[in-house]
Amino acid sequence: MKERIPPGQHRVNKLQVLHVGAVPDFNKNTWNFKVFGLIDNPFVLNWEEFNKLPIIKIKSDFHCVTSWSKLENEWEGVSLKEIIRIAKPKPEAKFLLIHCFNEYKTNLSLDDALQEGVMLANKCDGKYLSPEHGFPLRLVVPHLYAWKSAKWVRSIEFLDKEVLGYWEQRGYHKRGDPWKEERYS
Ligand SMILES: Nc1nc2c(c(=O)[nH]1)N[C@H]1C(S)=C(S)[C@@H](COP(=O)(O)O)O[C@H]1N2
Ligand SMILES: [Mo]
Repeated sequence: MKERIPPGQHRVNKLQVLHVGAVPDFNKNTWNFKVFGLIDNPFVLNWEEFNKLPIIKIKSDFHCVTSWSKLENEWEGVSLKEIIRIAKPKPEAKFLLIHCFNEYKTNLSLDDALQEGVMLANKCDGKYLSPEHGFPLRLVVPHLYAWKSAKWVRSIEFLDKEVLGYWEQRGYHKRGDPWKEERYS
């Protein structure tokens, strides 16, 4: 059986609230989600439109680089693969930059964005996310360290070059695979 806890990690029984900056306010009437950059179909969805996208539910584990892991979280939301399918990336688009409402950013390769379980979630374990955990919309990237699981996602940009996010610019690894302990660059 595959080991569930990556090297240097320990198990906790709930997600720890962790972020830089303030929890942004959510206004259903002004909120939108934008997809732009090197794609054939740039789009913006308001709250109602976003909630018409097909919903998936996936159980996955969450590994924070500060060493805690919370196993078996059932996330509900829209697969990032679905967003990418709608966006139609141009051949040169190889990287994504995820922008958040509180200026936080994180980068992902297109390959990582297409992995199983990568999604934009608004529920966890059957309940809407609390504001501290990223409501109305957070990214979940189960196969990489949790700083990639950006809360309060505002837009996704497709790029031909890798542009680093908040922690990646501050010495954390560009990719962050917990099984390879890609903690720092
Ligand atoms: N917008 C934003 N998203 C963020 C962060 C942040 O600082 N800002 N921190 C990341 C880190 S380091 C972790 S461990 C997880 C924590 O998620 P949680 O607070 O829901 O447990 O959120 C990630 N997403
Ligand atoms: Mo983290």
